[in-house]
Amino acid sequence: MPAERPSLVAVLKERAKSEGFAACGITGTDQIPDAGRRLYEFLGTGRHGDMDWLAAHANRRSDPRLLWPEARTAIVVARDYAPAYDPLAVLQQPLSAAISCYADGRDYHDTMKPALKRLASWFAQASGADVKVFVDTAPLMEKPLAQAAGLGWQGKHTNLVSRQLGSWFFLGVILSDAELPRDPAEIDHCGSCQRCVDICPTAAFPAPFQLDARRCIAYLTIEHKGHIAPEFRAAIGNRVFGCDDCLAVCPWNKFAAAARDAQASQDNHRAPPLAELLQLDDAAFRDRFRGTPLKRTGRDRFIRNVLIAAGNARDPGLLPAIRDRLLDASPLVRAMAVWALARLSHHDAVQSSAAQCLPQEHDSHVRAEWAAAGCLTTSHAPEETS
Ligand code: B12
Ligand code: SF4
Ligand code: SF4
Repeated sequence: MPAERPSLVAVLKERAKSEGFAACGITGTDQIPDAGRRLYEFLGTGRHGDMDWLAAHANRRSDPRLLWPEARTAIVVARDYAPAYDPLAVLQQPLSAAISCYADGRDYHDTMKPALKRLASWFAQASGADVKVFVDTAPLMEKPLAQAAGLGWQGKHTNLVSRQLGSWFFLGVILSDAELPRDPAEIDHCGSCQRCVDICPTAAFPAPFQLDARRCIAYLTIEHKGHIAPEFRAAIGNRVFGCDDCLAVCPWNKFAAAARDAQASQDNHRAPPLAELLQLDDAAFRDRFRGTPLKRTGRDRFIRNVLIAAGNARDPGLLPAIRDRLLDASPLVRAMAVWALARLSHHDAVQSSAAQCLPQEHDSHVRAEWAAAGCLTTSHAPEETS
């Protein structure tokens, strides 16, 4: 090992700090021997749902050396986003939308990547080594790498927990062909606690340390492109984008400082009224959520989620805005408008809306929602298109 390597690492960690990263650790790309097997178990049991992109490059994702054969070292950084407010308080305000606090402010991909790239290019220049930068989107298992690099441990909610930062931080990785001194891996500090497993509204943990993403509200509201199954709708409550419950209850959060990143603490879309969100058309959605993580769902999936929250709010004041969505161009939206209408209206009122909408409804999912609301009759059936 060349004599100057430890000081290069010390400077690297200082630089990471000055780029705004709360922690930086180093591990070898050969240090996550169980991760690949567990990924295949996760995929094999279908727990990724319709996140085909997770399965698409499973081979490369299972081992960083298959992603880049020359990679020897992973430099892993953490970006703190601890909220300065109680992220669960909004769950007591059913007429407001609960948006996960990670989405508060600008998209972390956009804010982290430039800082990570600067760090990586400094390191490449200082060491003469080759580097590649990853934030979330590449086929790389960031959490096991982060645990091996000593940044924290994968808690029973499967995310990384740190004794200093609690559960609130993003991860970013630089792979390099350099050989560097490694940090010791972190060990599990969950002990007998299982608050995160117990709080989950949709019972998404088949066992501690394992997540069935198909049941997770973060998956259902952000990643899932189709209709949300009836069994999850009540449990979703007013969560319209992501979920913070399992992270928020972790006792290690008492050590987490409120995020210092001013960009991450913008107040611009926290707890907006459902009635206001229900009015968003495509242009207004894009305008409102440009540059934020919310843009990922697109307008139709987002309004689908807002309608579920509206159905759960049980406030008839939302009915006009819900009725406006019954003839929306998107079947995802129309289906959940029917469901929300049925939750908030008397049967007669639902029947009268059905009489207007069903004759022109050709989508089988939307028709199934009308049927579930007790409305589908043959006299309402649209003519079959041949
Ligand atoms: C796919 C994905 C999702 C999916 C699936 C989540 C999951 N747990 O797999 C969904 C959409 C549900 C999701 C949700 C969220 N995500 Co996400 N997601 C990812 C992504 C892109 C890949 C994760 C992955 O590889 N999953 C596949 C499974 C197999 O991997 P795994 O979770 O590591 O599984 C391990 C355990 O199950 C464990 N295990 C299995 N059995 C056993 C048994 C024992 C005994 C033990 C000890 C361990 C163990 O081993 C597996 C391998 O390490 C990563 C970014 C990345 N590239 O890594 C971000 C990432 C994990 N997400 C992140 C965040 C912030 C979230 C949310 C908090 C967002 C929100 N508030 O809505 C939620 C949290 C939900 C949760 N409880 O996990 C952060 C987490 C940061 C951190 N501190 O850990 C990441 C790292 C993004 C980033 N760059 O910062 N996410
Ligand atoms: S994010 Fe919410 S739904 Fe998903 S596992 Fe955690 S508590 Fe359960
Ligand atoms: S809530 Fe408890 S079990 Fe869950 S990650 Fe935190 S310490 Fe571990």
